[in-house]
Amino acid sequence: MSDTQRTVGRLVKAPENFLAKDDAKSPETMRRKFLAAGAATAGLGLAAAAKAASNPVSGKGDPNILNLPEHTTGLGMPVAANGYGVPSKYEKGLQRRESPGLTRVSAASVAFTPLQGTFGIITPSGLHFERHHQGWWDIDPSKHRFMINGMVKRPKVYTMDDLMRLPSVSRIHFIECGANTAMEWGNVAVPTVQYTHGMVSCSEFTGVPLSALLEDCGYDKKNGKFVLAEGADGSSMTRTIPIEMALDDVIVAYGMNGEMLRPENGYPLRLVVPGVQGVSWVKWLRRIEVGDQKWATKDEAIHYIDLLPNGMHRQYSGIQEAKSVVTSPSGGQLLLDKGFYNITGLAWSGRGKITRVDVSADGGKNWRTARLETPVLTKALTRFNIDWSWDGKPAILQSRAIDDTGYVQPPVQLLREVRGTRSIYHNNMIQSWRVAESGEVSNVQVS
Ligand SMILES: Nc1nc2c(c(=O)[nH]1)N[C@H]1C(S)=C(S)[C@@H](COP(=O)(O)O)O[C@H]1N2
Ligand SMILES: [Mo]
Repeated sequence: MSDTQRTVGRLVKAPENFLAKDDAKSPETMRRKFLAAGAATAGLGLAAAAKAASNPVSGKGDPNILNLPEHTTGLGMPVAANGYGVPSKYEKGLQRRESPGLTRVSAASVAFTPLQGTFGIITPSGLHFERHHQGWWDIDPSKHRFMINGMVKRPKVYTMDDLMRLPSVSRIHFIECGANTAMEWGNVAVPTVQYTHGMVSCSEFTGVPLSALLEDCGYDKKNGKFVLAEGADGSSMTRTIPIEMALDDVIVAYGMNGEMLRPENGYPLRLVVPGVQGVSWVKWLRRIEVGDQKWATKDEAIHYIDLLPNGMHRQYSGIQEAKSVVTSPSGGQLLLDKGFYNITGLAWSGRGKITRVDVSADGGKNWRTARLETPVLTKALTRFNIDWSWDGKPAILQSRAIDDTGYVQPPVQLLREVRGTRSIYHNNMIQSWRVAESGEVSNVQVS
């Protein structure tokens, strides 16, 4: 979990350079320091903290009163000190993290997005979750090739240059691993929203619509019913996609958030399959084959299937149903005091747009409708916010998403009735966070 995001309401620390070095130990300074820290933790921010330091209650005649911080008096850093900008050193705690013990090797693992510390709907590229079955590669784009073959009149091999000459589109979409929230099927398993829901991210992707490339190759419009997508890594990642979907909004993408894809996310080429679980978003994409039936590859016949209570397996359940989660306050955070809080979170649906998000602070007895922040886009994360005044008593925070098909995100018991408890994938249950009297927030399941 991010250390800088442990408390709700961002703590402003009184900067050390507020105080002249030579009077750092005087009782007066200690008092000012105390006042400054007090003002900051009370949420009054830097302006009030500065006032406290320059106008201490009994600070008459203090020669250091006009000691201004160096950042006000000195010369700052030059431009391009970082040729590629990086976050502030004070934000180091915000990291994507591997869940300890989840997998045996880190090359076949997940690093989760710290949802508790991101704002709006776009996930910063450096915090986008990563999931690899056999490690990631930084592939030389000049050597990378992308082939379309199978039931096409003109099989073709494209270079990156070929692809980047073609008309492009840019679309904002979420990607969610089918295994997001997988650990919570039977009982509460992980402490923070980073680990319960951090296998979802949202970016603007740029590339060529797959439909245009299929046309370019003259795909068989009569018999071509499915396409197979294949990656260039050692995981033999191959997934069947129905042709209607391939022709609809699927993108052969090279761009993410205004620049080339990051290597972890499939540089130089990946498939974007809006609304569908992450595994179909094949990274390091090297081939699309057109065929007339499903391929039943290992990643769709024996993996990424849902074990139902009657012992049957559900296959090809790729679309991510409506889901939401309160990202703050959330598990592992600490409410500093009773009073006002902004409850914020994310909602998404693989079927279209989010139309409503309800929020409960009493474990689902009463619901209020949250504000959806614009833009509300199809198959993209949607940010919601709602005011909340905490009375200092135990509370249970929940959110419930509704999409434009009318689908309502289910409570955990309802989902278990239909799906049992032995599934791995597609857990879109309503998440509950318990706020204790101490202000500590933890992951719970309520019935
Ligand atoms: N070639 C290849 N593509 C892949 C994978 C992989 O291991 N190899 N993992 C898949 C899975 S399971 C997911 S959830 C997404 C994760 O994408 P991300 O790492 O960009 O978040 O990529 C998918 N595409
Ligand atoms: Mo995944």
